Amino acid sequence: MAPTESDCLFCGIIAGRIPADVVGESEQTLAFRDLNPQAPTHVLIVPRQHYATAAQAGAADAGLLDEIARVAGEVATAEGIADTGYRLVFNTGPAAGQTVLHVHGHLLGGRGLEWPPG
Ligand code: D5M
Repeated sequence: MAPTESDCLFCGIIAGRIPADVVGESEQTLAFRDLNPQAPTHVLIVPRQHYATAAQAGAADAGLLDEIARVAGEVATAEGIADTGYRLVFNTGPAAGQTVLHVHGHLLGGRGLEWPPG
């Protein structure tokens, strides 16, 4: 198991040191609203265990990414966007826009979403 990182923003939220608007959780994950929402629903789903990227999390514990997708589905249902559609995105690496090095799935919905993304 990778250690919790004391200087990691999302580890701070998971530990309760940093406030967040929590909208869902499971034994392995926490879901909270993004501070800078890009859609009417914009929720981050993060593992409680610290991994920097989706690739690292998947290599260490493949079931963890399944769990993030499952919790995203639960939050989408609670937000009323499960039927209209939503996007679950893992920005991976700085060139793809990852700014917080604790893996997080962005759940985006509540508006039309274009493809390809920018
Ligand atoms: O996404 C990182 C996301 O994290 C970005 O959309 C802003 C969000 N963010 C940053 N600080 C906070 C806090 N304190 N609460 C909630 N959301 C936050 P990335 O894919 O790494 O660019």
